[in-house]
Amino acid sequence: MSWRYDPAAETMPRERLAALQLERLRETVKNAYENVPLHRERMKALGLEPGDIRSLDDVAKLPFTLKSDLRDHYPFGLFARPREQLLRLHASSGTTGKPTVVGYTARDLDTWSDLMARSMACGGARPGDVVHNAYGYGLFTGGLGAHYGGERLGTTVVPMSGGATERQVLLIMDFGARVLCCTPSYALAIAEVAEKQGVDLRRSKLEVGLFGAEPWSEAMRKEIEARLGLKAVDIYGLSEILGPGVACECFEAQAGLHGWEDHFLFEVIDPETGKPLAEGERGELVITTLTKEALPMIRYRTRDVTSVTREPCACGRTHLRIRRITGRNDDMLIIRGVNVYPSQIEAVLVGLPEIAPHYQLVVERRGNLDHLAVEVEAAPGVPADRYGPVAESARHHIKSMIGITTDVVVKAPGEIPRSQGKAVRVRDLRPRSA
Ligand code: DLL
Repeated sequence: MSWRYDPAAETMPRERLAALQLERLRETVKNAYENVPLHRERMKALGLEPGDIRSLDDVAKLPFTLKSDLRDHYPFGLFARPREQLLRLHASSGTTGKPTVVGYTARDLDTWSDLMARSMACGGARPGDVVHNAYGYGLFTGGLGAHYGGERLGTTVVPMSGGATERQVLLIMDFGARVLCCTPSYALAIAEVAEKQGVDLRRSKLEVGLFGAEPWSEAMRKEIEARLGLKAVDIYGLSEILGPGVACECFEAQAGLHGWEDHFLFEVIDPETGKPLAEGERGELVITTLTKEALPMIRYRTRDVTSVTREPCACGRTHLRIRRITGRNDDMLIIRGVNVYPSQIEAVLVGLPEIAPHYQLVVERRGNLDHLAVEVEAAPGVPADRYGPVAESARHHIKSMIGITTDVVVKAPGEIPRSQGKAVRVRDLRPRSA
């Protein structure tokens, strides 16, 4: 089944969009209430029943859902369908050792492919294009999300995944990719390797880059566009809500990410008070799914900081625009596209006997890639000639448990700075995104 641009869906008058949202919101709340004990109990505690949702504003009566709710009901406790009805699971980093697990019915996978096809088309991909997909394949939603979206749109997808950068350059050139999908930092890494190889990507067939999964800036957009000779478009999503394809910039305006309002209800709240903010005000993005079967999400607190606008866009789409996401209001780090919580690293470190419970994470940008160093203290009495093997063992455990490569530096007891108040666990030395 292929996807075709449907102006009725993307340029729907706002009143029609709102009516559709209300109808779907009511179905979603009913699905969550009837099939997920957590949602039912929380609503009952507030004296709410699905029938109480009579207008879109009533969404503010509903309780929030947090990432920790997924962890507390690990692995399948928030699913509204029996596991046997799911065709796919994905997982992303949780706040501790346990990942956040998400599941999809056949209809959910269909919706996801459609929304990714819509996003990719919105960003400038066209049927017949070669799409070089360097998002990671596997439990991360980026690879398979772009893969099935590209196929649904009718493009030729090259399922590259990340890594082997020299080969990426070769295949981009030889297969004539018009569209590149990867994180913005990896796009720059590809550019750098190409330049070293003496390959000029500006002379390749690349015209569109669909970049997301981590915060980036306008300055980075300009640099990527200049070095790769393409239009760089921002794409947003998160596993808990769908994966990539929740929102995407349009090729025409590149001025904020169209959030697909026929499938999601977007709110921006004050993270301190939980109160909804007005259009244009910056706060935390909260998303309610409107068409998900297996994992309906009610007012999911994304922790992503942004604002939204409903001003008309040059492209004619009526769906609101989410401004560039500048960061998160929790301590999650995104290192080369991989989500990492300091608490996950801590969970690995406390399991190692020769290490004391003092550590600091130092994040830097080296060239164009994020780099994470873990500074730990040796436990008292551990001889200095053990520091090397201890570091190697910690590095290995972090890699196998969390999936990221780090530099571990073992210091002598007392060398990690102690703080008076909250421990400073992270020193993020990367340039801030604007
Ligand atoms: O990163 C899904 C994705 C894949 C999006 C490919 C775009 C492209 P998660 O691994 O669950 O899912 O991480 C979601 O990544 O809450 C944001 O903090 C961050 N993020 C994703 N897209 C952007 C973006 C995928 N365009 C988390 N700008 C989200 C800034 C982004 N941050």
